[in-house]
Amino acid sequence: MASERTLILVKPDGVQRRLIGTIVSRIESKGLGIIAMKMLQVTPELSQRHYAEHVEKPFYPDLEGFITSAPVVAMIVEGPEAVSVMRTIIGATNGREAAPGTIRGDFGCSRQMNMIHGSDSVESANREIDIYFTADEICAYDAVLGAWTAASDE
Ligand code: D4T
Repeated sequence: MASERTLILVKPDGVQRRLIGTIVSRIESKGLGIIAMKMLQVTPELSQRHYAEHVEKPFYPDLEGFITSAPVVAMIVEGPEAVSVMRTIIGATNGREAAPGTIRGDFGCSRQMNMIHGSDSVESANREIDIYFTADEICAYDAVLGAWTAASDE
């Protein structure tokens, strides 16, 4: 079972609604570890790099306005199959369709204001981690709980 890293953002609505702690708690309770974390203001330039695949889409101007409207909390989350595990606990893009028990399903009713971003593949995660973090901001450490959260042959 591959240990992966994924880029997670608590988006401006999550920060404004004081859901940072709730979201961090969901991640840690699931058994994944946070190895980098910071609050920052996304600029239009940063938004265009992050959402490069969406820049030409009709909804992009609104998306940029939203993601730059208040700070975000950026994290690198690490653990077994962290990319897909995080996508599962985050839920579908539109909070109205996201399953109960997921972060978006439990806390939101919006497609744009969906509280959290999670990378959609290992390749996207590597690209996004490079956008938000420098190497010296990453605090890789020995995850001693690993022996108690999955069997060695999983
Ligand atoms: P992110 O990338 O923010 O984790 O969201 P998703 O991976 O779940 O969804 P996405 O890439 O398709 O969309 C990125 C971002 O744009 C917003 N959005 C999306 C929007 O405002 N209007 C739209 O029509 C779509 C499709 C929501 C998430």
